[in-house]
Amino acid sequence: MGGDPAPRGDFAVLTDADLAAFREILGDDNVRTDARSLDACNEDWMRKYRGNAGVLLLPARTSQVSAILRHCNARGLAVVPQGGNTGLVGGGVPVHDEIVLGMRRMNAVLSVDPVAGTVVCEAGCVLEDLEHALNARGMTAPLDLGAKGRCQIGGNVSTNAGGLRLVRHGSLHGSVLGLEVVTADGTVLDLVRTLRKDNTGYDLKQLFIGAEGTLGVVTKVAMLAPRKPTGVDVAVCAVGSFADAVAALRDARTKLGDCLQAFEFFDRASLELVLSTLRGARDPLPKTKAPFYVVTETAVFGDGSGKGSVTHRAARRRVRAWVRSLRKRGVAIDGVVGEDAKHASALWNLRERISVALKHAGAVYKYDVSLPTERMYDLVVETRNRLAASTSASTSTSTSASTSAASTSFDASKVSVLGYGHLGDGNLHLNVSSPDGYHPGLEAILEPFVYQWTAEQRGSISAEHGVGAMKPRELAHSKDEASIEAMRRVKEVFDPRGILNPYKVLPPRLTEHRSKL
Ligand code: FAD
Ligand code: 2HG
Ligand code: ZN
Repeated sequence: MGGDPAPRGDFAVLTDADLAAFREILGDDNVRTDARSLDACNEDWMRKYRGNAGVLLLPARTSQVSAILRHCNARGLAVVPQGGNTGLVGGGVPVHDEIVLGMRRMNAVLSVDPVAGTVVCEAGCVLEDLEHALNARGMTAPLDLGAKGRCQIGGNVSTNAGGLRLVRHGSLHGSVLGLEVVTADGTVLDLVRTLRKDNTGYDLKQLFIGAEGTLGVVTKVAMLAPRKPTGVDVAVCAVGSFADAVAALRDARTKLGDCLQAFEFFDRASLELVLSTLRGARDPLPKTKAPFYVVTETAVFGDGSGKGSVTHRAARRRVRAWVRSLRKRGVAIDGVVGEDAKHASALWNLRERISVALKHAGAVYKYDVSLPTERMYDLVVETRNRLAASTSASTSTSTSASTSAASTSFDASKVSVLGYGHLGDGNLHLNVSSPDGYHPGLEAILEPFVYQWTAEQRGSISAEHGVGAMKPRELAHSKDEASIEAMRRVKEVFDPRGILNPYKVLPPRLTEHRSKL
């Protein structure tokens, strides 16, 4: 799990006087110290990371966020901004006793402009709620992810979440037009703009996109809200090899072109897990036991009456024809196109809910990497080989890869390695499921191997989930020391006392390391 947690920094300890100051700012109800509130905000979605915050603060306005941070900065109290707490790298929960700043009360959609195709909302707006508000105006959010029912737009911006439709909408670095951010000393940066063009010096908002709460608290977001399609089609194709999955992607880019919204893949192990774990999940192509599956989503706009536009029926015919042509040319073994919205959503769920199935199965080691598309699945194969080699090197089914056998042995026969992800973006989700729990021995087989292998391909050790508490010490696999040092200097500009989300993203300086030894 990324080794031992970083030692507690030299931050102040929360006192009754601090709680009284917070109550003054927020009112009694929004300063939570009860066990239920603290349990929920101290533990992450995977139940892998757990902190020990003594208070959860729930502001409703930017001015309150500003007053809280002013107080914390003056006192030297550490703070973790928390959105929907669906992050997968332990970034949104405390490592030690940091104060949790929950954004859920700041959830208003402030303005929607259907002509410009823009929306402004508060950071605590749940992505699915925003989607519904936009759908009512014929618009859609520029991102979609499996956690949409819980994650917040401020969390999405702060992690630079990618998700399922990046193929169509691009990254949030392009879709976000403006932000309001409160920096560590309580300063409010009003960078909220809905302009498409604004070349007035440094584009400061970009620094906060993907900063994971280490530079400031995002309080408002302005972003593009594209037109909602009048119809979508989902197809699942079974393919005989990963190379065929890549060939199907290449083909889709030319044949489905502008309509393509998503191009995802999963392997057989992922499908088996979903089928055995999630109620109602059905094999999309029960006659074929393929090693890989690709999922496409295509969109149609308009009602077919305008020049060059097609009806949804015609668009679906086009997708069916594409699937048929893949089969005819031997790229796909079989394929199915969703017959209606219910069928389409059942097909999507097979891909979208793999993480939920993994959570049901027990402990899981997650790696979220960017790699050259053709080589993406090699990492899954290499990981399986490595696991098998260490298992056969062991005398029994229990294996130990580290010094203390008693604490590191695990039953390798229960461990499974899954590969799935956003094929259209070159983003692999390598997941190693260990139903019996986390084991240092298993971790030693996986790390630093996965990071080193990724670095050798000049990939990224975090494609979309971020660095959080999991990977600060691995950052050097994806960034050189000069770049990491530049990041530290940026941190010092916005948060000189280092109170915002300490222990996350940035690795400690070597000198800091040494002084602690
Ligand atoms: P949190 O988990 O609460 O926080 C995440 C980070 O952002 C933390 O560092 C936190 O401190 C910071 N933060 C949160 N809010 C603010 C704020 N207002 N200001 C400053 N910092 C803030 N991720 C993807 O990229 N693509 C996917 O397809 C995807 N699918 C997922 C599917 C499931 C089932 C789950 C559980 C997770 C998935 N994720 C995915 C990961 C996660 O949902 C995203 O990282 C999401 O953007 C996190 O949003 P959140 O509101 O839950 O943030
Ligand atoms: C997805 O694409 C998410 O489903 C989660 O990014 C991936 O759980 C994971 O590893
Ligand atoms: Zn993903």
